[in-house]
Amino acid sequence: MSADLMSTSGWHAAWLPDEALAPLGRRVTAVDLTVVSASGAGPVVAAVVAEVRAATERSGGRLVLADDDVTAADGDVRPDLVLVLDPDAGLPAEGYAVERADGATRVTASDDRGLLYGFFHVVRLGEGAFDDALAAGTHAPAHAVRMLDHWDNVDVHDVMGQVERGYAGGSLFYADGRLRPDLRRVGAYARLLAASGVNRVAVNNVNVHRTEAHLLTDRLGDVVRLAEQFRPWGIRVHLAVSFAAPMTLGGLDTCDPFDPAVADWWADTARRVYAAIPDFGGFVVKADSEGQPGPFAYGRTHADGANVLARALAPFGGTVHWRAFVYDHHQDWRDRKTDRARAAYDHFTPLDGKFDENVVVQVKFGPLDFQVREPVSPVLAAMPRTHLALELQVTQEYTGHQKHVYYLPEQWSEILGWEPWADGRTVSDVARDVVAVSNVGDDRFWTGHPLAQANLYGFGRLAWDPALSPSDLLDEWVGLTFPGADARVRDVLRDVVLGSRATYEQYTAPLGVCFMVGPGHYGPGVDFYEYSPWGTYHFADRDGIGVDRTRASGTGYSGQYPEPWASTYESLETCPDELLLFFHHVPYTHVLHSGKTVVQHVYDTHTDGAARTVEMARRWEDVDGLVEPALYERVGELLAEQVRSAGEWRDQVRTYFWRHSGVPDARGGPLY
Ligand code: GCW
Repeated sequence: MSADLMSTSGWHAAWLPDEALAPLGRRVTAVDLTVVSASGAGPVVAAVVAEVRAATERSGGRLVLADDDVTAADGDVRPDLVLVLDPDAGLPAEGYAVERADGATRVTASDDRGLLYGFFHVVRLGEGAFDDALAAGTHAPAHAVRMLDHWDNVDVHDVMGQVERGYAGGSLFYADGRLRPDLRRVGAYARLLAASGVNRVAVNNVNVHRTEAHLLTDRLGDVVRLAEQFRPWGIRVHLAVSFAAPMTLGGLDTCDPFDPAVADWWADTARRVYAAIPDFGGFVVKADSEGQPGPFAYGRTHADGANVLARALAPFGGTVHWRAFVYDHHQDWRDRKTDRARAAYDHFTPLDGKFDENVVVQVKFGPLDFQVREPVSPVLAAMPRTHLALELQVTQEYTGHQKHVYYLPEQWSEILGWEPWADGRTVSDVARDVVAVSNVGDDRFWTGHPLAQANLYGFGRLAWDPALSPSDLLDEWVGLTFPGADARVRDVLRDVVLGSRATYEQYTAPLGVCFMVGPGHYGPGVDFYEYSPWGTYHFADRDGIGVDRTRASGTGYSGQYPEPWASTYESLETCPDELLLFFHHVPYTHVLHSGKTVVQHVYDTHTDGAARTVEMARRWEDVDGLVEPALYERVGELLAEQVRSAGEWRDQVRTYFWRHSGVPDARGGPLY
């Protein structure tokens, strides 16, 4: 089995080992392009045909290419699977219909990507795709744009490295200050993404440094070559651009969006990009954020800034993803009025309705920064006349650097399903696009921690169907990644992975306190950010802890929510325990809804969470010999680090609370 899991190319096959395609590969598949001729069908259809061909060649089945009635086309060969592309079938964009009749499974799509996703649907079902009990149904994505943003640099950045916040080695795209000459692995990556449902990729860091800025102009050829790798897999490429590009690349003396020369420069630049990449997706922009240039320098709004780029892209169908991550990162900890959590709402909601049709305001899921526990950003509920994207992070910046097992779908499905008005409408309903920062690098396992592959896979799948349960998703991923494995593998993976988000939360920052992280955002740093210019997060003193964000006595952030949440969060009586310290400053002895005091809760969760990591590491040993040795060892080593790190978190956080409160641990664990 180990050989199957590692492709000959030297990188791990992830969720597409040959064995996962064998149920299809053993059978006869007919691809019916009656309406669209194979030659005219384009690269996506060609990729599907090539997949079927390769799978059948490997496993002894057969591909039948038919340009009219397939069952008759090949004498007495009856296909087990018929993939039909029929633009007149009336199916939703990227969608497909599945049915089983007369001993054959039929997948019909109205566009090429629908065919691609229908094909991978069959792969996911495995043998089940050929079961007469297969349920008929139509499938279509909940979100039309399912995008991964890469924070990859072309040049190695002196602080952030090749991939900013990357924990899986170097970039898949760039090395040695240029595009990698051999891009085969990018093609393999695109194929994996297509199987998960992702259809857009932004290929460079939103912090656009000097070299990377040139991807828009004289290094555009690199983007062309990346687009060639992604195109057959139905993925359009996007580029992060600098708002100051008209100056840094164009030689103008301004980037004021109201200056006609600036607008002309963007229009001309967009025209050149589309001449080279006709299916180019658009721009991603981080402006007036953490030192990146933006419209504020000219007294213009973010709508003014976004629209000038949008108008350049509009004739070609491109989109601007304009990030709402705008806040003051030069705060003074002595200033107790400024609240970073308020910033995105304060900057953006007055602009609702002022963005052009092809601008999407991209909002981080929480008001701060990808923390383990934040309330969902109120911006998502406050811009009904603006297209919005929900931004998530697959890369585990604050969630354990792909050293800790942290199953992100458990957090994401909570976010996607959250109801801002408690009336049935969810975040998934209000966010048009779903975007996440990729966790991939040139590591052999793609994601550093092999189990972090489940996060990458889960992102695409949840962006397609936010109603999928994290537990079912895990089973799906295990079924593909470890096909034919001993049943114990699945059981152990379920034990280790499910609940891992809650475990991480238990031993790290408690009750919605954020940023208790150390340098690089790894490991405990209870006071590391407390007196920094980036914002203040817990205000611990001898009496209590937490940030007062109420309207009554605090920063007023709770008022950014619609009802019922504005009142729910405002009141100590109703604020959920897990967000208590995000919204309130309370005494250590404040009694939670759970019945425990804050301080005892902290003692217990840290003790229990760290203990749980020991069990996880122990449990992993049960698959020794049942999975590929290299994977077994990698996960084992990382679990050992997770146990060590969780112990450090436990001891520091418990001790901090003990030293500040003087309250002993009722359960009597060690305090230092
Ligand atoms: O989470 C923070 C990161 C930065 C990142 C920034 C952002 C790309 O620490 O590294 O910069 O967010 O989202 O722009």
